[in-house]
Amino acid sequence: MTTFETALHETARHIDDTLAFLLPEGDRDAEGRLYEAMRYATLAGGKRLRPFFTVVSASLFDVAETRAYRVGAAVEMVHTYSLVHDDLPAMDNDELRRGRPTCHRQFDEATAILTGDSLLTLAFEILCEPETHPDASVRCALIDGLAKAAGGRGMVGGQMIDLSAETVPITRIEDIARLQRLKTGRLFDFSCEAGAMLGNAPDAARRALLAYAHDIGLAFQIVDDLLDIEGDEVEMGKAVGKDTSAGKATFVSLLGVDSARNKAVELTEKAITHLSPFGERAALLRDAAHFVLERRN
Ligand code: GRG
Repeated sequence: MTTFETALHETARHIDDTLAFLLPEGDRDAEGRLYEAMRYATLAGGKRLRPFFTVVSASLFDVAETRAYRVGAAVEMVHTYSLVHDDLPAMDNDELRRGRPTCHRQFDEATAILTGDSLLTLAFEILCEPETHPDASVRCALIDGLAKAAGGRGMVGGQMIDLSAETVPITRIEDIARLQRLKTGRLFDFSCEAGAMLGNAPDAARRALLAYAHDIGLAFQIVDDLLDIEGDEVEMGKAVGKDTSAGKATFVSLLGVDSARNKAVELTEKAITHLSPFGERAALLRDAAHFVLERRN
């Protein structure tokens, strides 16, 4: 394994342990079933890319690892809630996620809705706790940042634009870029910026990380669109070809495969230039940018 692969693997292991600790197994009552579904959705693999960005960004400012793991786990809960709700019949109606039946297929629709709801709220409960950071103003900044990234002017807003595009199709690349900035990009922004928040980093460092996250988020989404066409269902652990069959506008449908890939390469290179203030300490973030570009799932 390369240094990067080892670091990603190790971070994923710590995040899994943190998530398992924060999501204790329930009793055999109705509430216990909810926790079973939350554990099912959350502890089902996944690349743990967003927590990795938080942990590695935090390491630039010598933040205690346990704090970064808690924030990474909170981000992963919000991400998982979005996947659980996105898979519902009212949205994408998917049967497979992370190589397993989607939450509503494994449990039932109402349980899947409640699973997403409780993962979202638990994420904020974790950020509120002093174990996440002893300084209440840092905890407030984290709560504010995650709320804005996940809410109506962030991920949920992006999802709404995406749903509206089913009736009024998007035709302009700048509109797709805006949709994806909100739907996928804002959570990447927060994942990177959270490390700087935890470390009380200077503004310039925070801006550099945000600029990096901005370009990585878009590159990630372009690659996601390419994988929807070129990816393999087993490797991806979810259905592919859905955007094409739904006639959805994506970076690939608007730019074509080659230009979309070139754009992703360009964004990756640009993302890396934003890391120059951190020198060698940002080596893992540079590798992460290449991983986002070359990933197969
Ligand atoms: C329903 C509130 C709500 C929001 C849905 C993010 C989102 C908005 C939906 C997810 C659907 C989707 C496939 C979006 C494209 C980008 C994306 C988030 C892909 C999945 O992220 P990965 O590849 O997944 O990091 P893993 O499983 O590795 O965590």
